[in-house]
Amino acid sequence: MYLTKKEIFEQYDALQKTYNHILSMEPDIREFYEQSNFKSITYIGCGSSYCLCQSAEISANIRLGLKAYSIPAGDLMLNYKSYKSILKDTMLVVPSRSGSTSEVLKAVELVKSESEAPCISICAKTDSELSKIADLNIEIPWAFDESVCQTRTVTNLYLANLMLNAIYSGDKALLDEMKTAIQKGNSFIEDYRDLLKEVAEKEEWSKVVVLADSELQGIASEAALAFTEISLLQSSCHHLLDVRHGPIVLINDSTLVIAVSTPYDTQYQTELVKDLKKKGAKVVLVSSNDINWGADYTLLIPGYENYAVHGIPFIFVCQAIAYYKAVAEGINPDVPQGLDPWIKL
Ligand code: F1P
Repeated sequence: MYLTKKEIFEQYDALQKTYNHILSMEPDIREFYEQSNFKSITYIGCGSSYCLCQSAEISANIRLGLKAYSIPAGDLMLNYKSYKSILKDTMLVVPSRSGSTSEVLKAVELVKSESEAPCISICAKTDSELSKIADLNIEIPWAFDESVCQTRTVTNLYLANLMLNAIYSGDKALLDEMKTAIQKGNSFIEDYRDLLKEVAEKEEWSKVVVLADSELQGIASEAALAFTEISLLQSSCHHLLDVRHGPIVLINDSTLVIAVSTPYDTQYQTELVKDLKKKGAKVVLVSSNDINWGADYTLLIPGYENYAVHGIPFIFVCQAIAYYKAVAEGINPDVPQGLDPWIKL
């Protein structure tokens, strides 16, 4: 069995461990927040990890009453001077699978060389280089993907970021919903495994557009990246209605659109599905609203009060289709040519 398949389909076991581990660290995390001086949070990462930073930034802005930023580590490393003003009194939160990506290490070192910025690392390796320069280390080795492309790891880093925000804001309801999403994960996989294989194997498409809003945007960019890395296909990611503002011109009958609906509207999004179908796209819709969306495939997920929790089942859908597509095209999903699991400069 390909490693990527194992990692995608067994991700809920790792998510359960991450959930339990972070809850067990709750007193330390709280104490760390209380003892640190910060007025904003800056999320730093590269590639997949940066995508998660984008979701975390929006979650923090919405939920914490603090300013939050996400910056690709390479960008921060090159343009440190231009970012200086927003780094004043900030706390760094750094998700990384390896904890060894050079840009990440250099960016953290730069910030720390000129400020007292407290730094939390969330890392899928123990005793990583990153852990040596961070002040609070959340280590989740069971989430480490051996394949080049991250799948299980990203869902775990997404969960970890969201749990940190829930702990900071004392949002027990959010923690409970994440717990429920994890508990329902394996049966969700069983319900939709065959359908996702069918989308990859029976339908004809050669490029992918992923659509999502708000706290799901970052993890949706990761979904698009998964199609690029695992299936070696052109992919892009946009906000739901924003896809009409330009990107739609390239949507045609060789496009697979995967959208995760927002729970706050049905009318505008149904119209959007209609327009995408008119362009010839095959549409997969992931939604908590059980209505007729007019999509080619609709996957029902449980409704959660916290929109961000929808990101957990949603990313699995994209990862599974990307995996089945790679295999259908004769691509080894574990080792995409020309890509390293992390980058050392
Ligand atoms: C960051 C990363 C991966 C990406 C690629 C290169 O790694 O950009 O997200 O898939 O293989 O490295 P990390 O800092 O999360 O270990």
